[in-house]
Formats: sequence, C-alpha cells, structure tokens
Amino acid sequence: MSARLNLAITCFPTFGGSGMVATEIGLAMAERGHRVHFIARDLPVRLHGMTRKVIFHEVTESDYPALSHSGTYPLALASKMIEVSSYEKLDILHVHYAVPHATAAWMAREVLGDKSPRIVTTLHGTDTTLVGTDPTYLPITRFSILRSDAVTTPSEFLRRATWDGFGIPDTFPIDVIPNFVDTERYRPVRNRAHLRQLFPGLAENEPVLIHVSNFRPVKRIGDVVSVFEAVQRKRPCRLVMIGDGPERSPAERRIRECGLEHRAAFLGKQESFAEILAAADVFLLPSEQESFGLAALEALSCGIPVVASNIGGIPEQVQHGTTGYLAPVGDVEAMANHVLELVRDLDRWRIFSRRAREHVLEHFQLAPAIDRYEALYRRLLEGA
Ligand code: GMT
Repeated sequence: MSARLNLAITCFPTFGGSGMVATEIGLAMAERGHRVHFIARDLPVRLHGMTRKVIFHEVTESDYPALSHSGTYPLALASKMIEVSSYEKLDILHVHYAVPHATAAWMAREVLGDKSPRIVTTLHGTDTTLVGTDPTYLPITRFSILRSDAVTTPSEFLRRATWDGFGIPDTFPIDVIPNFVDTERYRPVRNRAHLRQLFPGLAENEPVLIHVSNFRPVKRIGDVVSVFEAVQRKRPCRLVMIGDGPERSPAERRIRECGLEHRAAFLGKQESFAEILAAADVFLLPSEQESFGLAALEALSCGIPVVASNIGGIPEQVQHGTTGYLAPVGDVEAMANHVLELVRDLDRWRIFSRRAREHVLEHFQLAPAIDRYEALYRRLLEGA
C-alpha cells in the first residue's frame, strides 16, 4: 500500500451538513497529499472555487423519456463509481448518506469484484432516523450498511439509532467520528457592522438571534419564530434566518403578519456566513431530530451560545448550562426564557461564549477528525 491514498467521496452537493462534512474531509485529505475525487450529481457547495485541489466527476442521468421519473440516479452513480474505480484504481470509496449512496457503492463493488475499493459509509441522520428506516427503503439500506467495509456516525446517538432502527446487533462495528469545524473560519470575531448592514437601526445592546438550516419540517422553523416572538415581547431583538426550504415562506408570512418584518432578515442560502454568525448573540436550533447539528457547532466555534432542543446528538456537543441551554422539543417558553437569561446577563453570556469556543477547540477540531478518517482508511487497506 502506498502512503498516498487514492480516495473518492460521494455526497449530496446541496446545502446541508452531510455535504459540508464530506467536502471538508476531501479537501483536508487533498491537503495531506492524497489524490481525491468527488463523484456527485453536482459540484458540492463548499467545493466552489476549490476544484483545482481535487478531481470532480459529475453523475449525469439519461434523459431518455421512458427513464425520467424512474429514479435512475443510483444506477448512474454506481456506473460512474465503476468507471472511476476502474481507471483510477481507487483505494477507498467513502460515501456520505446511506440512501442511496451506500447502495450504489455496493452495486459498484459487485461489478468490480476483487478490484473494488474498500467502502466506507458515513451515516448522517435522516438516512437512519427518517428515510432509511422507512419500510420503503429499509431492507436495501440495512443490507448496504452491513456490506460496507466500515460504517461511521457523527454521534453516539446515531450509532445507537442505527443499531436499533435497522435491527443490527450492536456487535456490528460502527465508529463514532464526531463532526468537526474549521475553527479558523468559524472564530469569535464580533463585528456588528455585518449585522448593521441587515438592520440599519440596530442598537448597540440589541440582541440578535440567528438560525441556519435547510428549513425542513424537522427543523421546527415555527418554533424559531415563536421563540423570537416571545423574547421580542420582553426585550426588543432581531432575528437572522439563513437557508431555504419548504418552511421558509410560512415563517416569513407569519413574521409579516405580526408586523415584525423590520426585525427579521431572511437571507436564503449563503455560501459564507461565518462573520454574520460570529456577530450574533444566540443560535437557535429547536429541531425535532438532529443526529448532530453541525450548524450549532459552527456557532459554538464562533463563541455563540446555543439554545436548542434536547434531542439526538445535540447534547453531545451543547452542554446545558455551560455552553448553551437545552429544552424539550416544542418547549418554546423554556427556550425563550433561556435566551433571555443569556441576553440579559452579559457576564453570563461572556462566560458561555468563552467556554463554547474552548469546548470546540478541545473536542471538535478538524485535524484530529481527519486523522481518525485517515487511520480508518489505512486500517481497511491493511486488512485487504
Ligand atoms: O437535516 C439537515 O440539516 C441535513 C442533513 C444532511 O444530510 O446534510 O443533516 C444531517 O447531517 C448533518 C451532518 O452530519 C448533521 O449535523 C445533522 O444533524 C443531520 N440532520 C438530521 O439528523 C436531521
């Protein structure tokens, strides 16, 4: 085995934690001198402007009329994996999100036989908790997970949910490699000018709440708005909403109906928002489910305390009463009270902010996570 690995990564190219994590792993591996390919439907968001560091292979589906709407993406992806593996002699194929990427990888491996790369599947959450365990996909997803050479999850919670949800014995090895954050990009630089561009009349001590997500129902965007309204009644504040998805329009409508539109800014999808995040005061994540909650980690890295629901993998990164506050799903009153505790007491906010940054530096830095993925790849190749 040569020291330089030939690695391919497959992920969803859309805004979302799994694609972000996959892209950061690929870029970091390329920085370490490995040859890195991305096999995806489109250029992943964080690869924009970075393609000279890696090789991108686009998965294109046939436009033959009889095939449209028949879900041929997994087949096109498997074919591209076979093609790239054959002429690039890949060592590792690392797929992010089991549905359908782990299944496409398994199909590719069946075709490639003993020339197949080793397959690593990283589960990210909805592929287990929402989609994967849906009876529509369960048998094939379970099978594809079991046929992977290695499986990883970003939290203990998701490891347990995978064993339990798919009826897999807990003797089946799943490595927990927590998600990580680029602590240089997400750092505590509080420049309120970024917020004044959004809110020209922003007072110096006026708190700014912020939320970043894909605005899917699982994020409980209505709760973000409810918390903002409840805080606003007691202490004038502002709300920044970053991202887009089905729950955005209803939320914007509700904000307008309450006459709060001048106090809220919906920015849509943003490729870069670290400066805005770092200038805000409290990050809100009242999700129904979250295997990890990468956006909260990015906030903590900027020294922004998080108020979130006490579910899934969130408690593995947000410490209640230390770096933020956790409340039961849907308990918007408790969440609003926690926000008020933070924004009314600057000393408390500063302590939480410092501890948030320290916690991230200690446990969620990029380099140690990349070390673990690299060690996993090498372990698989040594056992080949
Ligand atoms: O729900 C999202 O935010 C998108 C989804 C994805 O597939 O990108 O996020 C999942 O993976 C992220 C990266 O590991 C995690 O931080 C999110 O918690 C997880 N989402 C859910 O579990 C709902």
